[in-house]
Amino acid sequence: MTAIGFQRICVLGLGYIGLPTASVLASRGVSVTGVDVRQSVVDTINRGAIHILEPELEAVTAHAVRLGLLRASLQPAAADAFIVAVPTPFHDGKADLTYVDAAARSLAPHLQKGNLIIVESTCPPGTTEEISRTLASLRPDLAFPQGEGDLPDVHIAYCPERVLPGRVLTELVENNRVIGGITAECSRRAQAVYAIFCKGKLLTTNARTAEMCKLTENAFRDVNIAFANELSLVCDRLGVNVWELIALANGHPRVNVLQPGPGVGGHCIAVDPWFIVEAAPEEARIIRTAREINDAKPRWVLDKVRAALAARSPTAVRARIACLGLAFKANVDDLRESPALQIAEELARWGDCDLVVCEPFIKELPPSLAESSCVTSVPNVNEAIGDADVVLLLVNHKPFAEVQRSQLAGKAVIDTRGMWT
Ligand code: SAJ
Repeated sequence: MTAIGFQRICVLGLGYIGLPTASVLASRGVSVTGVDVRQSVVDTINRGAIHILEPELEAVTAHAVRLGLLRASLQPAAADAFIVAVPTPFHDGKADLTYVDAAARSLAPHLQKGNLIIVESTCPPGTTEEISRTLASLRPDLAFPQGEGDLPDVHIAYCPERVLPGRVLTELVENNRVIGGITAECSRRAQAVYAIFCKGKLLTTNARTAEMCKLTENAFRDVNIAFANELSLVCDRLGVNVWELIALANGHPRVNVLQPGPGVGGHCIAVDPWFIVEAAPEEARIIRTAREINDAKPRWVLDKVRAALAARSPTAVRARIACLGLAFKANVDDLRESPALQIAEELARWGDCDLVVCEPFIKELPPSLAESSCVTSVPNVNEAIGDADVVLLLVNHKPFAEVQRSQLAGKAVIDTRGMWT
């Protein structure tokens, strides 16, 4: 089978991964149906616009829509291959596979002999085999794979997405892919799909290893960020500048400490390690502790703000805090699982100080802040800092680097990202 066998591909889920994947496939001449359960998303894409912020994506999507190669829909359509890229949230210590299950059920009626299904959503080990069992129960007329040696009618593989928000279009093409087919033939067919647009290596394995590989990559990063975050607490106690320390330590050829921050956010690194803890709670001890360390960091930052407010000279005027950044990381508009947002929301709940928020990457404050009488939003960082008593830098967005040290004179500065140190 060559790439020529995949002329029509249906991508389920048009979020941060599904939409770029659908657009890139269409840009390579594949006829793509993109499916999303949100009518507004479907309408936006069919207008040639996009609903997320990602460099260069709008142009690629608009071009694909204009050529008639990308069409968004609420319903899947018959295709040669289906790619599932829907979210897998984590609630109460358990992976929530509702969306993956719903996506599999929605594509079941459209399956035909010879089809390929690729799951890209982050999943606990064993999920791809479970999806195959679900489909087998829904389509008894077709044979689905359960293990090596099977000769199925429909091939199924797990291939995790690994792209970094903000660099999605580059990484989608350049990164290596790990492709885990339930059988070797499933892997081979999935390889042919990725060969359409990937320049990276297309590495094959089984589905379970591929599922675990994705979780391992994000847990590795989480553990390493936890090390940096723990170091920041240790250094604070010992009066050592953690940023200088890390820069010096990283001069060693075999040391590469990551950067401390206000906590770990986003839908991936703050979530995926829990899938491993859930699957092997007794064994996953460092992974669990790292999650706990990173989750505790916002509380530590809030304690620093409390201490800065308590250190003010007595005055009748309400304290004013400039809160710089809400996104989960630099130069993106994504507020999912953001420690910066969590900190800002808690400050707003305190109610005893005014909060001036500057988040240059979003147009409107989320309701949790917009509805608070203590919170105002300003687009300009200098305006936010102006009358502030405390300047709290939560995200290392590019515009914040331009702040002059003289603007911070006389203010309590809590720089959680080491941008100004
Ligand atoms: N962070 C730190 N210190 C650091 C690096 C990151 O505090 O030194 C924080 C960020 O501020 C952010 C969080 O960690 O809050 C996660 O950011 P990130 O840039 O490390 O990762 P994500 O969540 O944007 O993307 C990750 C990537 N995984 C890895 O690098 C192993 C990406 O390749 C995955 O595709 C993505 O998760 C995903 O979708 O799983």
